[in-house]
Amino acid sequence: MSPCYNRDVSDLLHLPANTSPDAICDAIDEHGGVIVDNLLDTETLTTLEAELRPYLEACDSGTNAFAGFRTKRIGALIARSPTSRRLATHPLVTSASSQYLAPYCDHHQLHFSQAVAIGQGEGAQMLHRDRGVWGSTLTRAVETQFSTIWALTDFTHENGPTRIVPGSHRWEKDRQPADDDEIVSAEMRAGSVLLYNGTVLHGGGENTTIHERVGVLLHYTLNWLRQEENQYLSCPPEIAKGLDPELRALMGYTLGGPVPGFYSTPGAPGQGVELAPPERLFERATASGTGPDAV
Ligand SMILES: O=C(O)CCC(=O)C(=O)O
Repeated sequence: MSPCYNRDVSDLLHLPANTSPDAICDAIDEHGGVIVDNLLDTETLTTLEAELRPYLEACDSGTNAFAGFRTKRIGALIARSPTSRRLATHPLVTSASSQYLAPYCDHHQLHFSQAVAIGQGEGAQMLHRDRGVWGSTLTRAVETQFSTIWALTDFTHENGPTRIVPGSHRWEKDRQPADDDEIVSAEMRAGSVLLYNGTVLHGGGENTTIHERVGVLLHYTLNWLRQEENQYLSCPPEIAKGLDPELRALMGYTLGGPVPGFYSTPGAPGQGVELAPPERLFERATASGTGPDAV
C-alpha cells in the first residue's frame, strides 16, 4: 500500500466488492459517485498493464490544458486490449449501469474507452460534467451517463487521483465549489473502480509524484445518444466479429431502440441485406451462400 493512501471521513463512500447494483445506484443518486474496492486481482492488473503499455509508450502527451500536457491518453481499448473487454462487461458494473440509466432508455451502450496516464508534474484538470460532450441543450431531467474509472495503479492523494464534488449533480449548472473542502480525491487501491454519473463535477487530479497514475475509463450512455468514442471506427466489424455478441451489442452493433441503427449492404444489387439489424452482419453465410457474412 502506498504511504500516500490516506482515507478519512471526507472521502467518497467506498463499497466492498460483493456490493449490489442497488447499493451502487443509491450511492450515485445521493453523492454523484462511489468507489467499489478491489474488484480486480493482481493478475488481471498485470495483464491489462502489459496490453496497454505499448500504446501508452507510443503516444504523445496532450496538447491542451483539458487533455493535460503531461498526460497520455489512448482509446480503442476494446479492440486493443482483450482484458479491458472483461472490465467493460463486468456483471456488477453493467448491472448497475443498466439499472441506473433504465429510466431514460431501453438499454445502455458503451460510450467511451480510454486509458489515462497522468504523469509527473501534471496539474489538476478543470472540473467538468461529462454530459457536456453533447453541449448544453440536453435537459437535466435526463441523466446521460454511467461512468467508470478503474484504477490500474493506486490512486493516492498525491499522484493525480480523480477529483469529484459529491452532490454537485444536483447543483445549478454554473455553481462551482466554494473551496477545496467541497472537492474529494477518489483515493483507491489498484483494482478498485470509481463509478459516477454524467452530471457530477469531477476532473483528473494534480500529480506531484514521480509516478504515473493510470486509470481505465469505460463509460456507458443511453442507447439513443451519439457515443463520444465512435465504436464502429475504433473497433470496426473486422475486429468486432471476433468479440462476444453481448459485448458487440453493448458497443452499438445492435438496434439502439425499436428502430434506429439498421443497415443495408453497400454492395452490388441483389447482394447482401436490406434494412437489417446489425447482428445480421455477423451471422454466418447460409447454406445457399446468400447470407451477409460480410466481415
Ligand atoms: O482521469 C481522470 O481521473 C479523469 C479524467 C476526466 O474526467 C476526463 O478527462 O474527462
